[in-house]
Amino acid sequence: MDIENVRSRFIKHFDGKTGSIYTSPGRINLIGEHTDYNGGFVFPGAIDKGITCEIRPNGTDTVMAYAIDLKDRVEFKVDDPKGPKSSWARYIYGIVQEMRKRGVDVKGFNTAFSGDVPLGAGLSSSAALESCFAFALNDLFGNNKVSKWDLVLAGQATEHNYCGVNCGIMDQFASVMGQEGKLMRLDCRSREFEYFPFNPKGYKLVLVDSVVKHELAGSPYNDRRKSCENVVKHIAAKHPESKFETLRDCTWEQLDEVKNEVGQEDYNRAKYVLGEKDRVLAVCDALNAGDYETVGKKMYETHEGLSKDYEVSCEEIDFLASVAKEDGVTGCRIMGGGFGGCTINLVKDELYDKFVNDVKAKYQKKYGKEPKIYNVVISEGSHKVC
Ligand code: GAF
Repeated sequence: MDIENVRSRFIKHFDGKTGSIYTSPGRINLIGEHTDYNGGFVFPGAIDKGITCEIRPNGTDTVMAYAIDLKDRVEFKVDDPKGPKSSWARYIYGIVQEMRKRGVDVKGFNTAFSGDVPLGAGLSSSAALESCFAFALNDLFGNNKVSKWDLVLAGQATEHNYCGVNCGIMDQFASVMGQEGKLMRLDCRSREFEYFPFNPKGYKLVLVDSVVKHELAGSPYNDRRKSCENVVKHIAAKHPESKFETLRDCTWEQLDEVKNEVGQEDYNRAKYVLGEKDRVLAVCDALNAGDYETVGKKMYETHEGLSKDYEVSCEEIDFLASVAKEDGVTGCRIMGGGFGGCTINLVKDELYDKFVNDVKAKYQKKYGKEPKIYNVVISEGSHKVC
């Protein structure tokens, strides 16, 4: 978080005055992928990389926003029915609208923001941006009357209503609710969650970025969700006596009953989701017992499912996972929405140097580019800096 940079740009690009500074993190997710919109469990944590904004009400009804890293400036009226075109500004515009819907009387403001969440790496830079502005507007214009959960939902609604991504709640949840040193197990159906201190002695969590840019807008992400909903619809039609909202409500037997109707592809998607629900629970037990070998084994199983059944991996990421396996890394899988981005690896301390050297050299040799390595620290969620 480079506060000095944000402050100096804010002063330079507006009227020389300072405002309030807020920050929100990106996230990792240990296990529980594509389960959030299926009512299942996720296991994310906020990281020490995020979006930081400086913001000050300007006494008008116009938002003037400057994206420091892109050197791009956009203006829009708070009640503009359409909003700006550029993708980064649509997140801010969407949050303004969603906070207004939640009773916050948002007026015009000046803002400059910057981030150190790598873009397109599957670390939720967009959720960090949404959460940062949701938190800031709630503080500046709403006297913090909107609950943290509603800030999460405002971020998710921004993706749905203004950015074309029909995402679940994991990313915004992790960004808003994160706590230092703790992962969170969230039940996305009941919204109950628990903090899990995460300090795996003798292991490091390492992200390997394939530098294949992942972008959910316009990707088959929404199609995956549709496949899951289609399976639920067929199961519900067979069992009118019960209520089925998401795949979380469905059993393996019920899934098998509709196998021929829904077709192999949708069946495979649902099969992955049901398996992932079981895996997250197994990982919770393993973490409680300090059994990181089982955690790692489940991570590899998740990768297999995401690659073969859910089909959200790509050749480069599969290669990164195969290098991890060859090197004896405890656990590895593609992380986040997929279609590029990072693998998350649970690596024994003594293997770390060898693995990092190997993965860089082998990836470079095969794809002619070096993967990026991020050692993340589990950190605090959205907050005011000053
Ligand atoms: C993306 C989405 F935004 C999340 O809601 C979640 O579905 C994730 O992909 C996959 O687990 O990050």
